[in-house]
Amino acid sequence: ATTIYLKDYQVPDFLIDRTALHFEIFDSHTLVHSTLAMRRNPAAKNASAPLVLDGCELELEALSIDDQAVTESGYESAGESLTIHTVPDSFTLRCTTRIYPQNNTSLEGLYKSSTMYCTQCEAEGFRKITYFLDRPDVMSVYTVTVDADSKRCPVLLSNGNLVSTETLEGGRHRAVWEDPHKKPAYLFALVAGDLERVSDTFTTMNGRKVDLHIYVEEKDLDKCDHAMLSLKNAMTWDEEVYGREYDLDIFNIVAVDDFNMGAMENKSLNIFNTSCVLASPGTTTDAGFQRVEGVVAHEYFHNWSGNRVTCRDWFQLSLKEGFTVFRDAEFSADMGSRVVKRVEDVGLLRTAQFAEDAGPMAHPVRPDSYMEISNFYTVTIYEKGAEVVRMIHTLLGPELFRKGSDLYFDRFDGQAVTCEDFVKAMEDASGMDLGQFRLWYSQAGTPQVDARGEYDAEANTYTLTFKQSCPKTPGQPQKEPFHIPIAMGLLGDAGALRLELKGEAPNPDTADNTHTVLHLKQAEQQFVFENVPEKPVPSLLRGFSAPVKLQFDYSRDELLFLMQHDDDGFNRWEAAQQLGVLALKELVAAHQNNEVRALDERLITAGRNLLNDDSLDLAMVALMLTLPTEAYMAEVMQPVDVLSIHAARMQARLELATALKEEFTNTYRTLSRRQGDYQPSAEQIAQRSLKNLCLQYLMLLNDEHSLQVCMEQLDTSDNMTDRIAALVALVNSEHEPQKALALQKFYQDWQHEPLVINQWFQIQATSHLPGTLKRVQELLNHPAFEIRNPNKVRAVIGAFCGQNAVNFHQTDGAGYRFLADRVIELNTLNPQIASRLLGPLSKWRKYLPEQQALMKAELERIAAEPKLSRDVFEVVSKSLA
Ligand code: B3K
Ligand code: ZN
Repeated sequence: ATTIYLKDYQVPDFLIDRTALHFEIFDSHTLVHSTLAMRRNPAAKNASAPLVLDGCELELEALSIDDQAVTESGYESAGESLTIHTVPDSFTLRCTTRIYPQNNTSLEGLYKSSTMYCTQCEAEGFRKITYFLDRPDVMSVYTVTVDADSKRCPVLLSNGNLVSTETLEGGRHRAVWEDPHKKPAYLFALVAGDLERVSDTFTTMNGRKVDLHIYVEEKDLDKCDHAMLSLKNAMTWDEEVYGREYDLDIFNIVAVDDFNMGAMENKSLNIFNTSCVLASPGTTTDAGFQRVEGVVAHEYFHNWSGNRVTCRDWFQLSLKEGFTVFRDAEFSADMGSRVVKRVEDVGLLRTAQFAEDAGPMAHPVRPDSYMEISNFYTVTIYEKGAEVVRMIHTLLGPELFRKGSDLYFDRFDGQAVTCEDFVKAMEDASGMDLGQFRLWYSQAGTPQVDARGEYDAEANTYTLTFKQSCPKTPGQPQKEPFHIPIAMGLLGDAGALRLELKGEAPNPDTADNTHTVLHLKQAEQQFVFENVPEKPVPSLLRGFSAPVKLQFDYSRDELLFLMQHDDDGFNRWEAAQQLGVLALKELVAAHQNNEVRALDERLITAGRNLLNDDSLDLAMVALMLTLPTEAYMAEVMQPVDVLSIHAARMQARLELATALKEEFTNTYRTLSRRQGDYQPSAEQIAQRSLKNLCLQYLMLLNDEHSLQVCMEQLDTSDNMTDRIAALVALVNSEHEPQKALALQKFYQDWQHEPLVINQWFQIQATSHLPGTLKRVQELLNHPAFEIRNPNKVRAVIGAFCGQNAVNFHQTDGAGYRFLADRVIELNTLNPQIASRLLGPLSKWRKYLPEQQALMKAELERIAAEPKLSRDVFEVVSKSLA
């Protein structure tokens, strides 16, 4: 496979001003007639370059230029391109391709999902539909005509406005859509099928009335309200926070069962995985409701950050994704609980993204090269990209950041641009020098920041010394220091201390001056605070102000102090986490040495205080009572001893459950009484999260009373959050007969709800008990399992390999073998999904030597397969390099 480099970027040789597509959808095949108004790009390097079109797995039926057929000697087709040697400077290209959506299992291009036809073109799927310049800097206006059977496909949709409909002969009909906004091919979409819709309207800030429709299968009509509400909230929020208004009279969302990702932001025709749009209290958990809200908003926000202003090339992917994730995270924070949202996002970043940054696929937020762009829809591009935008927001402050985003949208509306253009707009609007800051886009790896503090009681000064470094990553042996914003404060016995930074005028913006942002720019740098009346405890990296690993040698009592007194909610949680890390590390070491050691009493006392204090936010209590996850422990202890980490965490949880049984029981009882109907509100979600955490702890006690409580919750709950929580607790317990019966009954009750059955699959695949691999293998043969449906693959295979460390890493290597077999199977069916599943194997170098050897052997077995897709080849070859 060939590698594509950012440094080789060249402007396109040709432009496409207008694109007219005519789809004729038949049961056996689809014909695509395309008419392209093309001309040479005046900015092209080579004024006589041949026309090279992208096309993949297409049957070409007709090809003409200015109505002159291009004969076989006039073009050459090889690999994924078609070259026409001589063309005029300006011309009309027509071509007809024949494609087979019903055989398209890659779910890229035009494909069939149960009875409906739909498209997924980002990043390079359009070339599976017709020959085109399939690159985001070629933008065109589209007219799309769709013909299909009236009965089987009563609904025909594409981007933009519906301009006409027509009844055709032979029981067929036609719809014509026109999108007035120029767009790259990756934002093209088409849907044809038997769908019903839920409708609403939204009036924009300038009085434009927009029709909103959500298209679903008839049986799901009752699960659209939350998505519709989220969409309207997102539209309002983008007007209020970014001044961005919607720009067409119609906005459509379509729900599809078979979808590789969460959703897709096609211009005015967003296509969604059913899992990210459908929600109802009976079938959807709180987390599911929040995912719908977040993804609906994310795709809507792309209308500006992605569609109106798009990417010049795919190396700039984070330009739209990082920015849009930052936007959706802030939206969700405003809709629900800001601290909880931040804790969840940082949890993902510090496990998945930090691991990616430390593994063979590590890449900068703006990569320098790739083999297969689909492999770069990563937590680095999305989540770290969002952190980079967040840091700009922190450095500039909200007003200047808004000035910068206004300038960015004004300056580049209708254009395909780069990350550099974004940063430059932020710089121009704010006057801040972001020169060194740009390294966040070009350097991969997670910076390590070591900090220490020294109090001088004579001089009343407190000196913070920071040292930063960044480990090497593939292709980047050495790194320059980053510009790291460190949000911080100092805490004294009586509360937050006023900050007087030596050499800096006091900041007039903050009245109380107890919070500031330090600019760490050098490899080693000191900050001296003056007039500090007592030895403070520093609160550093508040709100996780930079995606770094911060090390500060807090004593355990200092951590307890921060847990109670920090003004920053995120850092109160972080102090609890760090205390948990210290305690768990101790237990891991004991386990490795076959010693018996008790959990640090401080955790038990802290837990008791949290449960007994009614003044606290329930969500915070739940978060602070959750020990660091195994995934996070794996990040802070290398090599990773999966089994010892699991054993240590289980022991700690059991000790907490035993010591705090009474508190957990009382809290559970109090929180079980809910007022009113189920609502996915922050307040109720907080209640349920703490209640269900109590249930989980109680179920560890393995006693009759807890079992009874759990069974009652399972049988009598009116919502899926509580049912799933009870089922998870039961499945991970040793109550064998009850467990089997409950799983059976749950299946019977919900077998007609695929999204609920996915949860049922996932709960079984993530059980930490022995024998899970065998159960997972049985589930692959379950009638409800389908290897071609990505949600099912993720629920069973993805969940087992990615969220069940103790079983995936079982010592005989059977988990690794299982994954390799599935990757080989999916490699031909759906390369994107196959490649994504490989994640856990690719990080083999983190584990103990015996495990490394077994994992590597499986990667080598995959590498030896004769026909590897580009997707799988890239991950396997880089993992073994
Ligand atoms: N932009 C799409 C991702 C498409 C992935 C293609 N392999 C979803 C999103 O980020 O909104
Ligand atoms: Zn996105």
